Amino acid sequence: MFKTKKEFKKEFENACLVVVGKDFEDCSTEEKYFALAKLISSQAGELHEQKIAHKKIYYFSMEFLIGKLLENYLMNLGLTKTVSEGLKDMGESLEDYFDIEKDPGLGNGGLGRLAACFMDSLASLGYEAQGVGIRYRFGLFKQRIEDGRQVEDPDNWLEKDYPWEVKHLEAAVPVKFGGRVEKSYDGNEMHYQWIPEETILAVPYDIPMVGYDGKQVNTLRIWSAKPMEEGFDMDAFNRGDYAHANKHRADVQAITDILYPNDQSLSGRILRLKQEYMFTAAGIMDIVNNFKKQYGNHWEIFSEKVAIHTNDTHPAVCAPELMRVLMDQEGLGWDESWKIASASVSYTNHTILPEALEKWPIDMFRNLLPRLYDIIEEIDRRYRDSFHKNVDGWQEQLKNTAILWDGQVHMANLSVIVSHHVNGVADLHTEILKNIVLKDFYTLVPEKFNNKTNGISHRRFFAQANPSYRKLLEETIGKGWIHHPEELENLKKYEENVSFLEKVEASKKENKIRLANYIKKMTGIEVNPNSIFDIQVKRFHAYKRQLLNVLKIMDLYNRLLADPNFHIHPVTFIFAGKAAQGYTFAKDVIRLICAIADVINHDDRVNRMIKVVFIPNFSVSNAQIIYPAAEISEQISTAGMEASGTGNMKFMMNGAITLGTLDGANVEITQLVGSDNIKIFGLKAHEIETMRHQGSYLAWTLYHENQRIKKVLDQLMDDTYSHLSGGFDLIYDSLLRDNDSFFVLKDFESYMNAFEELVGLYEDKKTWWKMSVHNTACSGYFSSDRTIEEYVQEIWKL
Ligand code: Z2T
Repeated sequence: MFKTKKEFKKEFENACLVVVGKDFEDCSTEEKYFALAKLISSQAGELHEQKIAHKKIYYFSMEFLIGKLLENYLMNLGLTKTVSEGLKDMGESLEDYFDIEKDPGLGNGGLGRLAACFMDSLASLGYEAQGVGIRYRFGLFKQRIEDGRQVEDPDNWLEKDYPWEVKHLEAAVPVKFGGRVEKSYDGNEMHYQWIPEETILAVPYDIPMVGYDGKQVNTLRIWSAKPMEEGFDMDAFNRGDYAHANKHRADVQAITDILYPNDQSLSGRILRLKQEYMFTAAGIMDIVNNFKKQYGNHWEIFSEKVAIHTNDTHPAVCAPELMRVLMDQEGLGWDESWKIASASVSYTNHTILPEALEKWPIDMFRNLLPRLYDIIEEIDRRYRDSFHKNVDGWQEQLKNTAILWDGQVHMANLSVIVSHHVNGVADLHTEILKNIVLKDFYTLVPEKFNNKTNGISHRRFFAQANPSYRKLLEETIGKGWIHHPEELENLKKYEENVSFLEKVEASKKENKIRLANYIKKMTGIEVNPNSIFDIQVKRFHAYKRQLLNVLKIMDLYNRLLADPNFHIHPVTFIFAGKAAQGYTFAKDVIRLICAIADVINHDDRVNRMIKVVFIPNFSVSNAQIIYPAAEISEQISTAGMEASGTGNMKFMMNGAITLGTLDGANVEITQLVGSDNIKIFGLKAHEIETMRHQGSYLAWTLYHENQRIKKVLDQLMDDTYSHLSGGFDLIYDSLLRDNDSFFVLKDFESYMNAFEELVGLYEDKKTWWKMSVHNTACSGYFSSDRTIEEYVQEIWKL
């Protein structure tokens, strides 16, 4: 491992030769980046020592949004200075290398990024862990804006090789699909043999997960589908029928070709079920193989050595698959297999949206996974048998908790039944699970339920993304907070210190200028770094209510034009986020943002006051530029619908003030900072619940009674904003004809007032920057180190 600049230069030149096969001088910048990444990854590998005696956590997730790695790993290994100065000597710039790195989009949003933050914290805290996921050939689409609309381009991230991954053909495992199950009786017990219609090969690729200080290096193992040699149609090949011979290959590879781009809605496609089973079965086989290598057939200690976590229901077949392997391959009985599986597996729920709760038609499931289906049917049968049929309303309870019901396999119910622990991702979310969504389970097995409020990697999203603030902190409260994020509390002592507050303001300004430059580069729009940066970045979804934010801007614009006495501090409204290709409403909201931006940004009468920007292609890498520049964090979902949110935490840590509803983790943010340091508005979750129940809300009434609402809604239908890409009837209809399912108009007035009060506070610098510092000071709780420590102590027992 190199320590000095000199050693680095020597090793780097050597890496160019070994990795690229050229002298340093002859390598392109891209080739040099590639050699450097390989060098750092081998350095990380050297640090890795296999521990034997510990319990290991396997985190199964269909998505891992890891972001770029080079800058993060240099920081974690303490090599940033050595490498950047070494490169400078060689006439190179490390920043150029950072730019070249691809940001793998192997996830949709919060759920996938949470998995990546957990990998960071697990390694940084020194726990043995492996991430288990899918190596999608194409990540989430890249987003462009063309004529004011979202356009999707494929994300060909593997086009030029990905230097951080290492393929492990020797660890490939077969995965079966289709066919039938043969039963035989040997005079003693039944034997089951799955005769598949098709067997494919799952090939793992390992990416190192480097912890802070390089103490622990774990792996993220992502699986890719490939045909078995014998699966290749030799007959067709010999006949010269290459199209036919290749078709099989293409069909198999298709399994890991694409990431489904819908967050929180289902495709119902068989290919998705194949993806889910492929990575789950491969991961389980891998665990069993490794366990046998270390402990032979001491199955009785399996759950003391292995914890298996399922990130949502996507890997819900983990437990039945483990039982299948234990019974059919290792010869264990049902009871023993059940005991082992259910003592190992735990489950996190991430949403209460009914359209995201996975269900598979029984026929489809049984045809694709016949042996798994048998096992699930037996789990369901035993569950029904064990049911207490003497309590009132047991039929209703059974209907709500059974795995097989109405011709469908209910994956959430399967997950709860096979798991030793079930958790939600913020206090309010867990309460809603216990009292509404999974109410009957909570009555039956309350001890299974617990809350684990989400967290974020404070190293990536604060220390790395906000270097000016990091430096300022190191000068004032030291460096302890990198290991112990709760030490950010020490900042509270500086909340009244005017010269410190001025430095915080200056750091924010620097970050705003950095973002302004990025905006100029990506959109051509010039924004004023002295305006307030009001930012909403997240996936586009009706319940997240970007529309409420847009109506706010339309209303402000109307009033600025109509009333010469109406003044506010200048504000730049910034949006970013992707909409699923098929989600017309969400795409229309993006179209509306682009349309109002085009009108407002070209209107000289208001331009010194307001501007609107849509930043294309929101991703982990540009998120790291966006969060640190924010002053107002928009967290305005319909109360009860955002399970947690994690963007809210990233903004808060970077000193933005939250403008939000009492939803998800905003509730905990409020408790931590106190109501003077956050702006809360709108209906509460229970009020929404009651109004929905009673059907007492009528959107039309608000339209007729509130002139400002009427005006902005009418503008959706006239030619105010339709010049760029057409009208907005769909949005208008959702608010009025469909009676505003997400209570946008109902919360409008309270939102406007909250916004104006908050912006009013900006005039008093001391108040504002004191609030800002207070938010950062209280944000240590939201480090994923805290979250992981809770999972470790209370669920995984590592
Ligand atoms: C997702 O990002 C989330 C939930 C999902 O439910 C699916 C996806 Cl892709 C199946 C998000 C939640 O919306 C968000 O509130 C939460 O903070 C995040 O998961 C991590 O728990």
